[in-house]
Amino acid sequence: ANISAGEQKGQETSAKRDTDAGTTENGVGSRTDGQGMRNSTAQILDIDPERLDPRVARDPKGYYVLKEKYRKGINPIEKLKIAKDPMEIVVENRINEVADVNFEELDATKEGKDDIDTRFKWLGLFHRRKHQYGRFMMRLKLPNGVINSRQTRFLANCIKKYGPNGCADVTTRQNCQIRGVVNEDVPAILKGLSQVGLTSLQSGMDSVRNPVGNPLAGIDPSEIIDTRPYNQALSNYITGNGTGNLEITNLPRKWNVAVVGSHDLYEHPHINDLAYIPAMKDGKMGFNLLVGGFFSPKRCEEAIPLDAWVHEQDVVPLCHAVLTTFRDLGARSNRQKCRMMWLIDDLGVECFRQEVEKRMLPSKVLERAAPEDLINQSWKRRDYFGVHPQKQQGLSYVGIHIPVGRLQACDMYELARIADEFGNGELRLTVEQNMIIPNVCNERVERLLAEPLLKKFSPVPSRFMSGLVACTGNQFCGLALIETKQAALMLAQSLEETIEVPHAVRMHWTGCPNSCGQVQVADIGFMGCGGVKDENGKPCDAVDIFIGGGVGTGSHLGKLVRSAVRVKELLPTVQDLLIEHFGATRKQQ
Ligand code: SRM
Ligand code: SF4
Repeated sequence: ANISAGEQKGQETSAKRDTDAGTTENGVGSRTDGQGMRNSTAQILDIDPERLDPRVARDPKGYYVLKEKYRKGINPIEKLKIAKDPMEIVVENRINEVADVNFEELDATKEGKDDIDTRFKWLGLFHRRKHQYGRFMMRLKLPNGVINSRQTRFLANCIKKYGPNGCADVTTRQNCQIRGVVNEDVPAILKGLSQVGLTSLQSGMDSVRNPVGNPLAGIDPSEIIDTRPYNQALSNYITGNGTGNLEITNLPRKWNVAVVGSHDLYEHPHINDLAYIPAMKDGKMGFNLLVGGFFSPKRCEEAIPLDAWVHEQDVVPLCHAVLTTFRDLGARSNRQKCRMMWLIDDLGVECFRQEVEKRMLPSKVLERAAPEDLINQSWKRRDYFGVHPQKQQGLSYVGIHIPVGRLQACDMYELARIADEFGNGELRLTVEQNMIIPNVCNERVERLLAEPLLKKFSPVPSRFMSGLVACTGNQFCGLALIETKQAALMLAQSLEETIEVPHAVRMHWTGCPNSCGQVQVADIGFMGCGGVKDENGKPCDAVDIFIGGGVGTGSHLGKLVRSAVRVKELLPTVQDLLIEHFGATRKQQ
């Protein structure tokens, strides 16, 4: 059974944590300062020093391995990491060797199967055993969601080769995934990626995910700070400049990071394990820090203040300090209890903070949070679709809608051409699975809007399409309980035909409780659930419905309002919810 975010919140949290990220009186500057946290010195004294002993040690080759004494009760993924570090394949340059082996042969041994299904994910290669046997999805790193035309063409070339088996997706971490990849092509693709300045390393399993930033970084007249250099620096650190960073390959679980650059909070800081919130301290630019935000099937939490501030030059050292605290001390037993918030609960936020401070290099100093951050709490989140003036005079950016993030090779060639012809060759991806074409000369905007591709990828999407997000679902994902992307599009279309809404309604679909499609931040969220039958007693697709998730300032997680609604009977239920909660009316038929 699924537990709603509302029910989950607080259920599993420890008494060691007491947070308040409230708003200041004047509405400008939120409280990421940690005020409201109890003085926890007594709690720190309570911690058994043995608990602060790092669980991993560096071996002679540089891999971090779980110490013998901490191996009792560990989960199967930990065992697999002990048997062979997943990064060996890259670091010891065994890619060609692996690619030369016949796939079925590789799959016939335990080691080979573990490589294919699990270890390869550290390389960004996800075997689609259930729905596309023998083919991989390849997840990239696109720091801050920035991609250029050359890179886009390279990715298009990769998937074109696979015909109907190949396509690409814009993901909910403003990233790109390509599909259809076969084993023997991996070395050439990895080489090609590096030639165009891309990498797929450390993007899956117990690795750091794509660092998210403001999709309007550097072009938005109202931005607070350009997040691109910070996310690029983070990505360089995380992937060891595309060669692998062994310091952080053996984390207890996945880990998400975002750097906020706009009042709109397009970056979703509250659902990241670490979020940098711009804040001035003593006249210096830097960031207050939030930690521990995450979603999982059993528990969802919003990030809490760490009561810490770092100078902008210390963004990477801080990330290293947090990650190595997590690596050294995080739990490695039940996979449902390994995300970083569980560690924060276990230690208490003050002790966790102290451990982070110990790992700040070279200073071993972590300043307390700035009293206020720079986020304007009364800011109304803006829409990025359509044409908007940039901070650079004479230039505009154009936000376009990519229905549920799905791209074909031909779309990508066109996007690359358009980016070159009308802009500076750059494209920006967003966490809503859309795109922005930046740096378009104002005089050329009309011609850009007349491009045939913009009929498919509209700059003026309808109120039900504009906020539509859908995870991969059972077309490719082996964990999916339902089909998502088609169902999302069909429902949005049916609603358009039958319902009038006064403003856009953000609908998110996710194929299972892992919530890759982030239903808890949606106005209306649909989460695939199992065990439901149709009128003939046959299993059928069904969803749990969440409503009321918020993004931007005052963000909060949505609540479960309906359970196990059959997808084919969804329309009337959603129509009623729209009328009841979103001011909708029925269209005259
Ligand atoms: Fe996710 C696992 C797809 C964002 C929570 N996610 C998976 C896998 C890799 C499962 C698998 O091996 O098949 C999915 C791959 C399917 C495929 O073929 O594409 C998958 N996740 C996605 C993407 C592609 C959804 C999308 O359509 O956009 C997103 C890729 C982002 C990226 O570029 O890295 C994606 N996943 C997320 C998010 C959203 C976010 O980061 O803001 C979440 C919830 C937030 C979080 O993690 O705190 C998310 N994915 C999960 C989880 C549950 C994690 C947990 O702690 O329990 C899993 C399963 C797991 O890790 O055990 C998972
Ligand atoms: Fe797959 Fe579930 Fe994530 Fe959707 S939410 S991509 S179905 S793991």
